[in-house]
Amino acid sequence: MSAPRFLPHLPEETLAARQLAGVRRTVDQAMRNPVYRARLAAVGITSGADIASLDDVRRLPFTDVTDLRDGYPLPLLCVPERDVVRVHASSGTTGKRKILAYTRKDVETFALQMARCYELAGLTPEDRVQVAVGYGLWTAGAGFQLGSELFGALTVPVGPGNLDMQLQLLMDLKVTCLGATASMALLLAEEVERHGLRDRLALRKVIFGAEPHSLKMRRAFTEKLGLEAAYDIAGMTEMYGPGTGLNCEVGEGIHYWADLFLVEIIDPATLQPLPAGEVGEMVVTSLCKEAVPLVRYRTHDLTRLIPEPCPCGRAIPRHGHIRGRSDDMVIFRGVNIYPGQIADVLHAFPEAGGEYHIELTRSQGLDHMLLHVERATAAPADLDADLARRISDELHRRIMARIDVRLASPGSLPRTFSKAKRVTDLRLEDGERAG
Ligand code: DLL
Repeated sequence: MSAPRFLPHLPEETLAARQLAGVRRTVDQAMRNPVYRARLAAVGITSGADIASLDDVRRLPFTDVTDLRDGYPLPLLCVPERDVVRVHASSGTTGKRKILAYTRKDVETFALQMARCYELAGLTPEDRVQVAVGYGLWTAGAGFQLGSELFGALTVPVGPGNLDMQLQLLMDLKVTCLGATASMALLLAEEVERHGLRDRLALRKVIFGAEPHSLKMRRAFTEKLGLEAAYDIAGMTEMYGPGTGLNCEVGEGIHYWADLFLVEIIDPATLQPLPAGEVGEMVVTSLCKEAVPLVRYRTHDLTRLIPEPCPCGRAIPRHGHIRGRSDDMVIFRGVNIYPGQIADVLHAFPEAGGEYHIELTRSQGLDHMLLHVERATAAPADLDADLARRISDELHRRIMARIDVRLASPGSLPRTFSKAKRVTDLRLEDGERAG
């Protein structure tokens, strides 16, 4: 393996010192914004020098998406507007649009974090990357493209959808790596299978992300596309966009760039830090963002830190795959349920496919949950009733909720080019909405 060009080497001793310097820089940067300044002053912090050690990060106030939305259109800006060279926006997975600003250096760091992902995925400048995520206000297309160009791969900026054009370009340009959401990768893989095109592709790798995936979903597109490997890429608009980390070829979880942001895992109910290895909400503090630095920003993403060194031998810390968001939780008859728990139960049923959709309704004051599940391609439809009953029983046993299950034909549940929506909650559609 050749020497890394972009990947950091982050042994613990040097990392802690760099992180402390980064937190101090971020606090100083944040002091330039009146909202941040007031929030920091309220906890007795007036400059980065007040942070004596990494433990002092816990003295900093939490920030949340509302802090970004309240300052629309350029919230928490910490540089003069003339230094802003770009904005991106995200509707977020829940709620309304937030706009994030970037200085020239921020755009460079964005490119660097993505270039690191390509390097970790084992690409070389000989590779050809087709970008099948959204361009425009969303960060995804810009990020995959910036990073690929910095890395030196040939970049094919197709954007999402347009399956015919995707397939044509994959074949004509002998594309070796696809960047997509997990949903788009699946959609394309099903199209490749339908047309029997697998052997005409040079595709070896898919870098997929932007939404939680199940192992079944990942296996489905890996097999249908005949891939060598698929890599889960994390990211969010607030931390530039895609590319905050990626899984390596051997280990579990996601190597993340601990020189660019600090990760804490907290209990979302008590806001207290959790012991290393426990699943909770990820909170990030950026270490070198200029335009909109993040101070203990609550991502609402559920994951854990993986304290053990990775078998790949790289000195780059890891967090777990993102299993969902604390705000994705549905409360059904008093039970808290995350869509990821449903995916986990389905995983144990080889007769079930990876795609599912949850529908919540209310009649006569009682909540009902209907789970639509695709049958696996090889499973016979005449056993649907038995399979539905067994899945429902297992859900009851594992989640303590009575959920009706309805099997659907493979490929029949709605597909999307971007992020899948797994839950439709119709409970408040019948005049019961408060206020
Ligand atoms: O989704 C950035 C991105 C684009 C990442 C393409 C990867 C690939 P946002 O639209 O701001 O940014 O959404 C961020 O998406 O807080 C997570 O909840 C979720 N998310 C992103 N990547 C993953 C992933 C982009 N690999 C929000 N697994 C985050 C699970 C993910 N969830």
